Amino acid sequence: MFCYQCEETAKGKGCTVVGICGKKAEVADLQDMLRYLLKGISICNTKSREAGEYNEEVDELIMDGLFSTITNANFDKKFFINKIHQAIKLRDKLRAKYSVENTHDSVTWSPKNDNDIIKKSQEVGILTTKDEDIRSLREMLTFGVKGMSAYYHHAYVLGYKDKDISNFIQEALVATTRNLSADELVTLNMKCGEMGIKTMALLDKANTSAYGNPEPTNVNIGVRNNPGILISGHDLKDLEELLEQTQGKGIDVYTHGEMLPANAYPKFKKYKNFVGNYGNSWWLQKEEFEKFNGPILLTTNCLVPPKDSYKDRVYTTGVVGFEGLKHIPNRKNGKSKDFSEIIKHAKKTSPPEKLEDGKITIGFAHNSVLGVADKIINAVKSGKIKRFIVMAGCDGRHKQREYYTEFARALPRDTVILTAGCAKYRYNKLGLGEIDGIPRVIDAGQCNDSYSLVVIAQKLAEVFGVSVNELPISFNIAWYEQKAVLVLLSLLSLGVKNIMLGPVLPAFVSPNILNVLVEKFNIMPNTNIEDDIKKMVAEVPAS
Ligand code: SF4
Ligand code: SF3
Repeated sequence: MFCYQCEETAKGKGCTVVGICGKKAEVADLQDMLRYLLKGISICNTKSREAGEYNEEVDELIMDGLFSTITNANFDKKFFINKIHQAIKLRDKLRAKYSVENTHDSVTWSPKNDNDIIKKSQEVGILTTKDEDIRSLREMLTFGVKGMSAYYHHAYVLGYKDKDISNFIQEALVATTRNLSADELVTLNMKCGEMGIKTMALLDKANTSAYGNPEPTNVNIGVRNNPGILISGHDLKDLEELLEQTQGKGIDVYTHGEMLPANAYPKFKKYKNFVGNYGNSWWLQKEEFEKFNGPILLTTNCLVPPKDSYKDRVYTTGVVGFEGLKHIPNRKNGKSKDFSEIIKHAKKTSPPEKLEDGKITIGFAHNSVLGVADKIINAVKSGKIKRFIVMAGCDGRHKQREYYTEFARALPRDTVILTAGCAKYRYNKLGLGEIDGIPRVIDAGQCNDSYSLVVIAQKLAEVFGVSVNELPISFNIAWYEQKAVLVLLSLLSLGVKNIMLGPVLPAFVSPNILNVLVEKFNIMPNTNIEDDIKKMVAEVPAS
């Protein structure tokens, strides 16, 4: 195996024996095999794409296939073997239908049995691209479209589809099999960022059309005295169906991790058994799931390999998988998923153990922030808000992420943090106060709601008549997995400069490519709190 797609990769270089995330070598190789075949499918589907045809089977297999390979989504060997068989069947069907002449190995290779697949899977990994810079750019693009597939999946299940997005994902996969120059690959990575904005905008539309615009909300972080179900991940449709099916059953529903922002959607507030958020970000799940006592539903990443003590209470659904965990099958024929097994399970369990008390404030997506735009603009004009610091992105388990807590605590009191994603858990309970009624931590939602932060920044730029780079906004982004890669590419495609990235720079960015990013965008690693704050606060605000 060789995997360097996430921030916690071994020794900052690559996981080669087993993943720091717990992914076994065999599974890592099978994930490489699957994405290899998805490239083959994309090649075989070229004529259909060019003719503007729509092929749902292709789109879904590629979207969900890529999504399943993102960090902490699926650890299940059987899942990947099945998907690989499905991919070969579809590829061969397309190959015959369109009389494909391309002889790339991903188009022509076929196994005789599962052993062949396992053997081949060790030969199609990332390191087959020998040139370090080309590899870097190919992988950046692939990780970008993995993130895109995840966001597209959520819009897709809510009925929002866009051929441009699925076509781009396929074109990007094909591009990684061609002899493209570094310049051409840089251009494609920027295009990936542009499509990232489009995908996040589509998801925003899907979420807000289905569930309303998130509203400023004080979310309960304590517990009640009923048995509960904990739902984690990013999939709002799963949450909706779970809430519907738990009505009147005496069971409470709590969110965990990236599901926290769901508490701000008007449609979910009507459910009396939807009581709040339990716990913190994904990496604390071993302790927190243990104490929850009831069943837990993982709708997307981040799943941490579960402890035996609570393993029987963890259910997966969608693209999430782990050997030995119960899996709730996908929707069929327009019907909801069937959560009755989890509900039955919950009835037999004790109420959750209390972790904390009180409330946290969320729900500042673009609609609510733009609703108080005048207030914010006045606070900027009067000098009460001197600077916004975008601290969106991911959280992770490494100790050096304490930096973000201390950074938030040390920021001058006339600064406001704009956040989205699970990165927020490092500072959303610090009680950083308000400025004229505007919270100092403006939480836009999940990582995909970084789109809201873009809308807010663009609105401020318009009001002040300057570019985003001239606004009193600094970026201190924390990344971990591939959705954050897409968010980063999206910001770069908008021309945002001076982004500070941490806690460490991606291992997949080679030194030469890093130079390009520094030259073009002045990307920089974070260093220490004092110097980083000085650097950000010293930047001249717009007047
Ligand atoms: Fe290693 Fe991250 Fe890949 Fe897991 S996802 S194997 S931790 S690089
Ligand atoms: Fe977090 Fe896994 Fe990235 Fe959606 S839940 S942001 S890490």
